Amino acid sequence: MGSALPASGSSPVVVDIRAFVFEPAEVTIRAGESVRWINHDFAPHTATDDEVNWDTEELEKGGQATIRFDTPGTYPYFCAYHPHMRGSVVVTT
Ligand SMILES: [Cu+2]
Repeated sequence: MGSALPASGSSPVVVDIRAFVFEPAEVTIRAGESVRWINHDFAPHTATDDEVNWDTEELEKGGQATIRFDTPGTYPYFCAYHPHMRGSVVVTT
């Protein structure tokens, strides 16, 4: 189970949300690093963990949210509004 916390410190890996796609769909970070999602669409999106352990909540156009991952593992996620939108965060030690 991930313990995702609001980010602080080192610069995050960015996932752009554009045309209803997470780009890149998979990112790999080390434990303690962060991922930042930025929505470029007019439609609102979220990045929501499959297990709902973490969630960016609604991102409007231009909105962004950053989540820190402290526990190694693979975290598939989706958009709560468009569940066909999928991605994953891989956290290594
Ligand atoms: Cu969406």
